[in-house]
Amino acid sequence: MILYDYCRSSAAYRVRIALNLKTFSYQHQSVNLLKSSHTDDEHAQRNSQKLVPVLSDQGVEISQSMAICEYLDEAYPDTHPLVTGSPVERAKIRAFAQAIACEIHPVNNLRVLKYLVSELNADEAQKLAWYQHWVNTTFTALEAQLAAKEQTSTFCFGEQPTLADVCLIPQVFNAKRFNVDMSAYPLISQIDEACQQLKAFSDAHPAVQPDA
Ligand SMILES: N[C@@H](CCC(=O)N[C@@H](CS)C(=O)NCC(=O)O)C(=O)O
Repeated sequence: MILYDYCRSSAAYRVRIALNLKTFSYQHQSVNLLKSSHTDDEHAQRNSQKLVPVLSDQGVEISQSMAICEYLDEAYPDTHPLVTGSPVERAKIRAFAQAIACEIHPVNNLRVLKYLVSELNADEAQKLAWYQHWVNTTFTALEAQLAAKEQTSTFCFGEQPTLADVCLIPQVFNAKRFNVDMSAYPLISQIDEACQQLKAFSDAHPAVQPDA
């Protein structure tokens, strides 16, 4: 497998965690977002959306991190399933993961932040306020969901990391990068700490990627 990624891409970070949980080795191919390499023709051939990540498996290229994670689960169901349990439990895991992937990430993506500054004349303070607002909106809801659970657990859903943790941890990394006050989210912070103890997560951290 080849993963076209960038160290600080949180969508690629999800896929790195998923691949590590499934104990797959893969080749990294850096697509440097800061040098706009994702807009080159070469990357556009792989993903016409000009975004990372893209996973190449057996010569087939797949984009969209959530689709990649689902693909990995469906194609390789025997190693660490990312969505587990009854239909209701699976729906809960997906809902948690999608709250991050569909509600926070799209409005805080690099191109959105660039647009705010270059087209709408937002200054750095306004850009930061925007970023923090959308993280806080969804993290408040997710923290409440975790607090309302009947049984406490090490990870978002139970004693094994699932797709919910795969999405949460990269978003926590970004929240810290943008100075979100994480003291408001003690349960999310505990889960982050538990995940960081696992090699699958620590090996996926942006700071230890070949292109860091
Ligand atoms: N929904 C997509 C989002 C992919 C995405 O937006 N990736 C970001 C990095 S995290 C990117 O390539 N950004 C480039 C840009 O915003 O110009 C996914 O989950 O894969």
